Formats: sequence, structure tokens, C-alpha cells
Amino acid sequence: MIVLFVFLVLCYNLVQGQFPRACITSETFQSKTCCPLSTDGSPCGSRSGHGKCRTWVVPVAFAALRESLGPRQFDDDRLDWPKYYFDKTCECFGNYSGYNCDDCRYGCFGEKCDRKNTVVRKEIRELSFLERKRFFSYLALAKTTKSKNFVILYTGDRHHKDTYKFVDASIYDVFSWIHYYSIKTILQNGTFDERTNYAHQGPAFPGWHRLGLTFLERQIQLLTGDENFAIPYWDWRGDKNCSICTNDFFGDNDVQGYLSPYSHFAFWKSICSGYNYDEAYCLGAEDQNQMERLHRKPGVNPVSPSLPTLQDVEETLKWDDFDSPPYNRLARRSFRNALEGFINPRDGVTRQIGMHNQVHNFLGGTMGEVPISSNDPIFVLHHCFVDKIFEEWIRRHKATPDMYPRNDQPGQGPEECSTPYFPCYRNKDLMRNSTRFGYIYSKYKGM
Ligand code: KOJ
Ligand code: ZN
Repeated sequence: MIVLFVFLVLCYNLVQGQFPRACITSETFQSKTCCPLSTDGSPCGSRSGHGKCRTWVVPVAFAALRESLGPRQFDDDRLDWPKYYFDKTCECFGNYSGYNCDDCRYGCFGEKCDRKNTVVRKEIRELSFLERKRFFSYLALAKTTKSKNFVILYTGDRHHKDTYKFVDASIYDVFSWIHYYSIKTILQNGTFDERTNYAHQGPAFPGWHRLGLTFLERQIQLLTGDENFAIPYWDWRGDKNCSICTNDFFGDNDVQGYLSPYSHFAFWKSICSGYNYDEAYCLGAEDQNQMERLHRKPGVNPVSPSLPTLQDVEETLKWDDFDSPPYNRLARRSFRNALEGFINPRDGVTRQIGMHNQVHNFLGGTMGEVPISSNDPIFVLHHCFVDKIFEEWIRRHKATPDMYPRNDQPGQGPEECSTPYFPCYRNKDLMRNSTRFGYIYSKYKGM
């Protein structure tokens, strides 16, 4: 009984990204219902007890907070995710998950989702030669295999729903697009608010990226049938230059920044490059000629000429408050804001570019452009290390979901669904030990 309980607790989580191919018909949009048939032929697998089709309601506590903040008018399609698109989505039970409750929660496998597996995320240099080669092959496969279950949204005019179209994308590009979609400026009272988005500059930052990485990891596990696949991380602490920017690893670059033709990702192209205007959602995925090749210029940006140090990471971890008012880039003495990199981690007050932001800036090129940074797979390794630091903080502070703060950032409230996943994944629920998500981190250089 105890074993079963532990198992159920450990297999608590899995989500899927968007948009499910099964939910983009005129009927689903008319009925505002995304409750696709499961393999048993019933919506959300209700016949087999996998889940049920449920109306999403704003939790009472959150509705009260909203009231107290006064009226806010949003016309943004992502706010109160996924309300703009769907009133009803699947709620899955037990270890079942996914947009139609046919999949398992993270860390669970098998037809009945009763097989548990915890993968170990290692530093890229800890992988054996074969493991590393396998990793690069998996990425190549993810970049070139069309996603069976998901499509991406594009429109040249976000104001008009009738211009929305859904197109195919590869598994890696779906991952990349999810980042692009979440960081697009927020449409508020008819104007674009540049100050915040659904993935950055607020308490959702660590959890949002955790979800993105775990989504990609799971997609690669399903694609390759390799249940032991784990995303590696890049421990950049004190790295003098980008030591993994060699052709054996992530690729050397030429003076213009383009990756060496002899490197693994030389001919990868960025979706959504060149379409960074407010009104559009990524027209770029269709036109190969519009898509730019990956590029980097490590150490060239005078704003961030070096990488964060061991000490920077320790100073970041010492902050006891996960986040603090005003819960944006101005937050002081906030672990989240030090980790994201808007304050000096030592004093918690001085505004400076550090940590996560510093690494993006240091690498430059594709990684330095917020809308498209996720196209470079080094993004995955960088954010995996950021997630390792988040995990270290969770452990040291015995953090639980109730420590996630109430706040006024759109889409970043504790009870709000992380944008843009199906089924709903609450922001606060990402503040749990990584074992809940089916992975742990290797110890490397003392951490
Ligand atoms: C790219 C990003 C990011 C931050 C920066 C630099 O994706 O989050 O570049 O500030
Ligand atoms: Zn990001």
C-alpha cells in the first residue's frame, strides 16, 4: 500500500504542449471544447477512467485576488490560458496525462502508466562518447521529424481570429515555438505591453522553463523509444570561454558567427527568425528562405564579456525568498530575479545583467535574441543548468507549491495554467522536487 502510494505521488506529473492536432477543427473551436477521443473511443478516455472532459474554472482564491487588483482589460489570446480557445479540456486521473489522457505523467511509462523510471540528467562532458553521439542523433531526429500530435499557430494579425492558421512543425520546432509564443508581447487594452510575458520577468520563470525542457525530453523519449533519455546540462560556472563551442560538442563559429560546416547543428535553421513584430505569430516556419542559420559570438558582447562564476551561483542560492514584490525585473532580494539575472546576486539590490541573462548575452547571436533563442539547442543545455540551480534551491529550502507567491504578473499567478500547455499545469505545482517529474541531476563540481 505504501509502495503504491509513493508510486502514485512520484508519478504525479505530465503535460503536453500545444496545439493538439485533434483540437484545431471548426467544431472544436465552435464548441470551445478540446476533449479528444482517447484510444478507448471516449473523450479524455472517460470510459476507461483515464480522465474526464471538464470546464476550466478560475479558482476562488485567485478570482478574489483578481478582484482586489481592480479591473484589467486584456485582449490577449493567451491570458487565462486556455480560456480564449477552450472552455473545456481534459482533466486526467492517476498517472494518466496528455491532452486526451492517453499518455502518462512524467516519469511514468507503459500502457497503464504504472512503470516508473527516473532519468539522470548529466553534465554534457560526463557523457561517454557514444552517449554524446546518441544525444546529437536524437536532436537531429527531433529537428527533422514532423510532430504527430501537435501543430503550431501562425497569423499575420493577432487581432483577428479568422486569420489564425495551424501548420505542421518538427518536434524540436514545436518546442522552440512554445518559447516564442510565450514571450510574445502581451496585448493589453489594445496596445502591446513590452514589460512582461508568460515565461520571463516574473515568478513563473524557473517553472515555465522546467516544463519546456521536460516536454522536450518526453517527446524525445517517445520518438526514440528510449525511456532512459535525459537532457544533459552545461555547467558554465567559471568557464573561460564557451568550452563546449567546439565541433565535437555544440560547434565552433566563423567571424560572422555562423556555425562551422563541420559541426552538428551547422545547417539548422531558426523558425520565427525575422518575424519579431508585435502583430504576428511566426509566419516564418513555412518559408525556409526566410529562416536564418544558427549563429553565436561567444565573449564578444561588451555587456557580458564573461560567464557567471561558482560564487555567483552560491550567492544566488542564498536568497531565502523565492521572489518578492513587484515580482518583475525590479524585484529585490529575490532568488528568482537573481537567477534570471536582473540583480546582483551578492547584494540582491543593484540592477545588473547576471546569471541566466548573462549566459544568453555572452553567447550572443541566436541565443541573444529572446524571441528565437530556443532554436539553438545550446539553449536546452543552458536552461537545464538553470533548472539544476532551481532544483538545488528547492532542496535547500524544502520548497513546496504553497511557497509560490501570489502576484500580479499576467499568466504567472500560482493557480494559473502555465502557457501554453494541455492539460492545465499550475505554475505553483512546478515548485516540487524534480523526482516528481521523472528526473534527477548528477553531482558535478561540488553541486
Ligand atoms: C535571450 C533569452 C533570454 C534572455 C536574453 C538576454 O531567451 O531569456 O536573451 O537577456
Ligand atoms: Zn527563455
